[in-house]
Amino acid sequence: MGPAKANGWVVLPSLKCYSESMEIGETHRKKCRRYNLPGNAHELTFSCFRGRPFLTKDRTRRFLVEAILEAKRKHSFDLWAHVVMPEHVHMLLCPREESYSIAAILRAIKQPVARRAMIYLREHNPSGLSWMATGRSSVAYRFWQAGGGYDRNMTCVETIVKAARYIHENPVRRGLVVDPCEWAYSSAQDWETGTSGLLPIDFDTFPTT
Ligand code: NI
Repeated sequence: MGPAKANGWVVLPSLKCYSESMEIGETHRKKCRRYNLPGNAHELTFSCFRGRPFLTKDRTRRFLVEAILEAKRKHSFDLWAHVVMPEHVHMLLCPREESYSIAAILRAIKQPVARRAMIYLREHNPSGLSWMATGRSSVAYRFWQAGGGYDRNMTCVETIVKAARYIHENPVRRGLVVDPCEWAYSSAQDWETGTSGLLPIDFDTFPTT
């Protein structure tokens, strides 16, 4: 199922927010609409080691796509938006089960990419491996920056829609393209056309207002 269309254009759900009724004595604050899904939506950001552009090759991006597909099978989450930048990745996802581990999902995505990239470099371009050298004996090479990266937890529909737009606009803010859809390594075009490329977008579970 594709996203809603308006005048032939596929559009992200509109940004609507409404105030819930206030309790007496409660200070006025707007509350966002919350959707009814088991897991919270997460915007994940993870970067290459020392911010180095390890994600510029089709080969490496294919490792990433395959790792995400495998992680989806294992950990059951909906993928709503993504962008692969030269040195970092953003993903907007929502676990389908109530019990889930973002750390495990991240591991399932990052580990195979690092492993396959290093195997490839050892075989075909050993000097390229030096860009991943940590200078430490415990972990000699790193594809990804150590640590979990950045995980933003969202239950508010408006915030989720904004996060999707923000993700798609990454290459534009960087000056790599003028229109988000020109960047082949994000879900911007999927949302524009209502179809999916290598990484299927779960349009049907995306929260609407
Ligand atoms: Ni970014």
